[in-house]
Amino acid sequence: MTDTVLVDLADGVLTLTLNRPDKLNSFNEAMHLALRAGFQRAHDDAEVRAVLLTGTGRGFSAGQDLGDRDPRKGGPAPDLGATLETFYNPTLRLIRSLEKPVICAVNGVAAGAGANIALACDIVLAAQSARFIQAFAKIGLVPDAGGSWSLTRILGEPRAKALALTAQPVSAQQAADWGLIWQAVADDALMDQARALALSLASGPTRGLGLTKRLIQAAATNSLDEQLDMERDCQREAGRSRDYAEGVTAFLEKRPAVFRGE
Ligand code: LHQ
Repeated sequence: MTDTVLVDLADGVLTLTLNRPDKLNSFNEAMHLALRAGFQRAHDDAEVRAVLLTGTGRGFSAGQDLGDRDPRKGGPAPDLGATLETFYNPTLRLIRSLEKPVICAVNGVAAGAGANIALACDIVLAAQSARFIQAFAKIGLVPDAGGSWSLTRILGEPRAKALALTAQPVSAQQAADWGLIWQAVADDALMDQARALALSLASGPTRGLGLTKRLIQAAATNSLDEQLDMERDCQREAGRSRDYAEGVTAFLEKRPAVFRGE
């Protein structure tokens, strides 16, 4: 059986490639479990210092595999809440709680939960030809995989509601212009740029980068006082890292720093 997620660790970058191209990388159970295992490895393996998530073929991911629950087969209505609880939500939590950078290279259409998994990543690059579609309204569902949360936080209510209620596609360029993603990139340059970014982050001061992610994610719900306290605590921890000592030493010695993620 083909691997539903290709996994490759090189130079500190764990590349996870969704791999059901004939179904636009829509999620079946095997792919859910493989993706979750990939992010769990990123948590557990100190060799991993950045993650790059992408897809094979012409799509990034079309969300849940709709063929898995064909209503024409009859039987009781499925418990989609259980699907979220069992499969999507643990993966979303692993991505957000991973204190290492997660780069997403959206190589083509990202629809439904596929779009929202991309939006949960830390830095999102998308091919110019890619589209983001909150496809849920077309099949009577609500945005999931964190989409109602991320769209509203990033875009505000007016755009979040319009996208979710109409399921209108958003081009990569529009997504970048709105700040939904980091950059739209020429199709043939996407993977080179995404890999270069992942490599550069993987050779960075991993602890400091992880703490930075923690701080930025907490800012939306913290008061300024809470955030100042948190910055103090995170800076205290970063200041005890070997990478901090190396960064300052390299600066004083006028040479490039060699960070080891320690
Ligand atoms: C697919 C899919 C797909 C299976 C394309 N499934 N085969 C959570 C909890 C539990 C359950 C429910 O869902 C969720 C979260 C969700 O993600 S709900 C949202 C699910 N996704 C969608 O509704 C998107 C469905 N797909 C589309 O609307 C289109 O395929 C898009 C707009 C993504 C791409 O359109 P095209 O570029 O025209 O490609 P296509 O439609 O021709 O698709 C290519 C093939 O991929 C095709 O198979 P075939 O054998 O005919 O070549 C599609 O059937 C298959 N495919 N999405 N989600």
